[in-house]
Amino acid sequence: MGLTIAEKIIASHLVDGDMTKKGSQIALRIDQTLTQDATGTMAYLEFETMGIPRVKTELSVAYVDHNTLGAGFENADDHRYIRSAASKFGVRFSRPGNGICHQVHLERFGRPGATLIGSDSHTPTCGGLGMLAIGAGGMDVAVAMGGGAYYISMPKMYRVNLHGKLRPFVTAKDISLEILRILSVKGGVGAIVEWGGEGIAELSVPERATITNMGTELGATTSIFPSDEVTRAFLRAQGREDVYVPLASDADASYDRVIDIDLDTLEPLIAMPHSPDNVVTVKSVAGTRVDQVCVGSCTNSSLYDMLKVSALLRGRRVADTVDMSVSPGSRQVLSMLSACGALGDIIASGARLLECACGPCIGMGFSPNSGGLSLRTFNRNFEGRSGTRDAGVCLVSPETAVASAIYGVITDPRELGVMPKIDMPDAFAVDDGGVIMPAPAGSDSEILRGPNIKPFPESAGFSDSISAPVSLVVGDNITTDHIMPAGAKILPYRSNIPYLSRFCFSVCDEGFSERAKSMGQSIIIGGANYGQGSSREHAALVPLYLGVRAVIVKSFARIHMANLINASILPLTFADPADADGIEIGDMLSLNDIGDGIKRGTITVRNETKNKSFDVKCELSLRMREIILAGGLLPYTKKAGENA
Ligand code: MIC
Ligand code: SF4
Repeated sequence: MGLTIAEKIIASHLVDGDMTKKGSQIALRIDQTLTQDATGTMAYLEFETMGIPRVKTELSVAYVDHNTLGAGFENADDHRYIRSAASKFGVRFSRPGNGICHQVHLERFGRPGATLIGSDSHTPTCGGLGMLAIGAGGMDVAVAMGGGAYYISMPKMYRVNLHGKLRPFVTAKDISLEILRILSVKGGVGAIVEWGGEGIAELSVPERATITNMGTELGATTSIFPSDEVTRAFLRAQGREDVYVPLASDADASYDRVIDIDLDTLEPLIAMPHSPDNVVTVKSVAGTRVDQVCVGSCTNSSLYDMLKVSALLRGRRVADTVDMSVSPGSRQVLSMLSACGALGDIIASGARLLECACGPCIGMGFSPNSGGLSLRTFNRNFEGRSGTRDAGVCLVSPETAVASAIYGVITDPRELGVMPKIDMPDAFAVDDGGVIMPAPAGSDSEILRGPNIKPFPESAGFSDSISAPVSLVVGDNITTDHIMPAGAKILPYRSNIPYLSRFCFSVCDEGFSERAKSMGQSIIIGGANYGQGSSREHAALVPLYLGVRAVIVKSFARIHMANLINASILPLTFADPADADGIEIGDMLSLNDIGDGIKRGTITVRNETKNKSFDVKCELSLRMREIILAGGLLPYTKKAGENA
């Protein structure tokens, strides 16, 4: 039987496991890694503790794109730490201002057929050029930098066929929203989504990257496009045609699910607050007042996106009641916009130009007014993520964003008349001056630390029984933005777990942090798809610091479950989801014979307060069990190194 694109890359990178057994653990050799600053400080601290002098990958890049406000010494200190650690360990450093990690990696480093893991959940963006690109926790990236394999469950294979041709004002973003409407934020869990069909021929690499970027919101392991003549043309325009290899699935490849999307009838779509799968047509909510519009983020900040925005804004003005921001995705995009004059049209419209960084997407400035509605070309609209707790965020295409900014209400972009023709250049302006090369191996370079960098929490170690109260009960689809919020006030403390811990779960329960601390040890109860969203391992390290020993839920999101295991917090799922009913904060739960239980895959939990027992599943691979028994991934890796 033939292979899918992802299966071909897996086969050529498999170092352990059986890829014919879906759901079983497989280990992959990793060619490239990326980190960003909000997760990178931890990743390099972890790499340091591994005691490996230089990274062993073909290429590793440390980006600074999340924390760029610099409202105190913290960000600057973290950037300096990352720059110095990158230099010492053989990692390229993409300095602040050079752009958003995923956009820059797509432009300058990604290559078809290779593997990439990144400490950011939107790493699948590079799937737009036929790369197997997966988001991971910082510790997993640290291990991969040290030459270790990356472990995942062998995913199911989904195929989405695009038929026909997009109509004017309907875009790649609308395709992303349509698949979210069909599959929901849980629909891609455990799967890789391969895109194909005759409709992809018309999509450029940055448009494909919009789609693979938002595949993260499906919960998918990753998403991937073939590498074809469109890919070759993009790489040629970036001066990198030498890395092109063609890559396609075999005609007899088999898929666990096939979905067809008809581009001819697709409409402009919008995800309403507070979930990326809350998708309706723009037409159906047209006329709703808009306070703010933001264009940018790793989803929609390519040169093509920006040229469309500038062409639509040309000769028009942003409505008086709307604040509009534009953040180009990279220095390459910004300099080309400026060179061709398109930037002038954006400025003349009254839109505010922000730097080439994540910015408003992660609540780093540009938070909406209270109770406001913000239309964004981004990928996430979780509650509170914008920095304004009672604001709503809608996710839209750049076209819908511009139309709504001009009219001050949600507007179907087709109201703008005729879509101007966008001429893409044959060659991009290549200048890698924003990427600093590491010091030569063996040179005496020093790592520079500031006072904001605190040691990460010690694992509690493994214990065969836990008796602890419940510190929190939450429902379905809890995101890592609930568990460990970001934003301008908190993000500068990503390397200071004790300080961060004050904000844990503050979006849904302000008393959690104090309560968990006073309980000493505790257990969290949750619903389905617990931990969706970001790859931030802080969503595991902070609960670890607060004494959380186990999390019992209906189901987990992939990266968060791996982060819990790496932090040695037990990830457990209810054998019968109905057992979640009736558990309350303060209930005392006892788990005994945990070591045997995790071998069997089942543990019995006794609710002493309610005088009831129920079973939880603990379905862990041998390696995961060993990580838990060792007290986390770092002690496990050290031990493995000692035994090697
Ligand atoms: C996000 O979009 O939520 C982030 C910020 O990029 C995160 C990483 C982080 O929390 O630092 C992600 O997606 O992994
Ligand atoms: Fe940055 Fe937003 Fe992309 Fe996360 S989703 S990497 S915060 S632009």
